[in-house]
Amino acid sequence: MTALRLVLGDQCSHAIAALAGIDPARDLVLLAEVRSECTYVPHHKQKIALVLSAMRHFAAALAARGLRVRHVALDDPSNTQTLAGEVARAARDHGAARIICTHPGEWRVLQDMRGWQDATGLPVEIREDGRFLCSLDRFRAWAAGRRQLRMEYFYREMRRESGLLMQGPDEPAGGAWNYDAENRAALPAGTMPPTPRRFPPDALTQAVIGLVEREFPGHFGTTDRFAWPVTAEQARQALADFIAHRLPRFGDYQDAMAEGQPVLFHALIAAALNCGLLEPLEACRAAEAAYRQGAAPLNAVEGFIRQILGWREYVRGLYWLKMPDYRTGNALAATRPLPWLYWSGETAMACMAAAIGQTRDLAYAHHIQRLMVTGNFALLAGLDPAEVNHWYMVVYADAYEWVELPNVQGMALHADGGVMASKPYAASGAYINRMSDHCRGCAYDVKRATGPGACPFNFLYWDFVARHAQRFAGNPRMAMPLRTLARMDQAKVAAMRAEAASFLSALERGEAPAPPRAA
Ligand code: FAD
Ligand code: DLZ
Ligand code: SF4
Repeated sequence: MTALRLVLGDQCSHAIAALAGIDPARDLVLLAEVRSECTYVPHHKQKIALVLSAMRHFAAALAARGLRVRHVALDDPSNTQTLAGEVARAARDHGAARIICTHPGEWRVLQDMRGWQDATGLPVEIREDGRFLCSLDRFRAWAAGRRQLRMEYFYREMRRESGLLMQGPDEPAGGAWNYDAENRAALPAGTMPPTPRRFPPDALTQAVIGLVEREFPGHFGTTDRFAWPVTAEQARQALADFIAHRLPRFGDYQDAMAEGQPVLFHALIAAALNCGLLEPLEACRAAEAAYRQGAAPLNAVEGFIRQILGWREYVRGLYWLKMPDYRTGNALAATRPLPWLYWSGETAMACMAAAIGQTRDLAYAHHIQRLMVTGNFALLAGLDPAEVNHWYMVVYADAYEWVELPNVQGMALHADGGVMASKPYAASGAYINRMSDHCRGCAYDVKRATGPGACPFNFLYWDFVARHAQRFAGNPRMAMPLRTLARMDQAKVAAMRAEAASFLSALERGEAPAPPRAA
């Protein structure tokens, strides 16, 4: 009895649940490159190239294990170009008696999969995705009955359960659960972070890049600097490179930004983790081993493990707990269209130009750029969450809705009304100036909030606080900015709000000319 075992493009792992218990003589593994998955949002060209290349390398690795593999290429003339179509076609061609899948990463795909039984007349088994450390039931049980779903408490349970960075059943290594306060240094001038290991495209990836350029010429981004790991072996090398060269200073400079330094001390592994080339537990264990060997300090290792064991698992749990309604939340009633500069990168705001420019070239920006630059701007400017989510889904090589949506809706935009974060991550230019060197070379003046050359983050920030003063009046974490606003000279507040209004309407018209620096 042949089972058709589907492996999606973000499930390129030998340990994926759909392959467990496979009968090599009878079963068939299906990997299908389909246009519908490349265009449901017009992904960055590097993301499509990465996923298709990973699928092709993985198909070859499965065949080398002696498994029967059906890999359908994007330009195969008989390709129906949808997952449902390819599953039905493969089931028919090979006389499959049942279909086995792994739980997908996106709600829309799960809905689609749930229709395959009726469409094919075959039983469809959807197995839990065991790559995550917290099952969806486990997360639901944790969330049940809680008024607030704070990541920190979830993270502590995950630490206890996994035993990672513990020095006894209930005692965290070093005596504290969280060293976040030690993760906020700016990069000292002249620091040169190590260059991350690159994986130049092999012949197979080059062919895929050619295909992507032919099939999706209008998609955002460039492929010239493609250097992503596309096999599990390369992903392991990328992790090892991070652990040896960047992890020791990951903690100190986790929140830093610097002109011309797109990666700093970050791991650059989310794209590999999210498409199955790297296991999260392996990454956490490698970091923990570096700490135990004295090769990396606790603030770095705890910070890194918190991102994976804490944030990554937490956002995934939250996504599946709250979908489909989570997607349409707009608690701050933000309706402004996404300005064109998010696509062109053409702006005199040096911090925004840097974040968007590297996003176009590398399909990557690090967390603080995503949260405190492009995300913060979208929050302050009141950009429509649906348009902002679309942008984040399009532009990053690691973007999948299960992780993108909570980060954008919950963390960056506060569009979920505070499910994820107790206060909005809103900040003025002072924050960006403290954490980066962008302001030094910017056409705007970070010290000014009104008048010629005033930094847009400043007047937009106070406009945001004033706009939502009533909503946040009862929020103790917003008390300080609200108090400061109340004490401000009201003429200055009015001037900043007028500046914000004219800046935003110029932006809507596609104008936001570089202002001269104030004298
Ligand atoms: P590092 O900073 O080195 O962190 C290590 C790992 O921790 C990452 O690889 C990632 O797997 C995990 N991680 C860190 N922060 C988070 C987080 N907040 N949520 C989930 N996992 C986290 N991450 C994605 O994987 N895909 C997305 O589409 C995505 N969109 C984001 C959108 C916004 C607005 C924000 C604020 C964050 C987003 N993140 C997303 C989270 C985070 O920014 C990226 O995981 C990280 O920048 C990837 O780079 P890195 O591998 O160098 O991560
Ligand atoms: C991202 C992606 C792309 C670009 N292409 C494919 C594809 O051709 N075939 C496939 O099986 N998966 C692809 N993926 C990954 C899917 O979009 C992903 O599995 C869903 O979004 C669910 O997480
Ligand atoms: Fe960004 Fe304002 Fe600094 Fe310019 S001055 S880099 S716009 S924060």
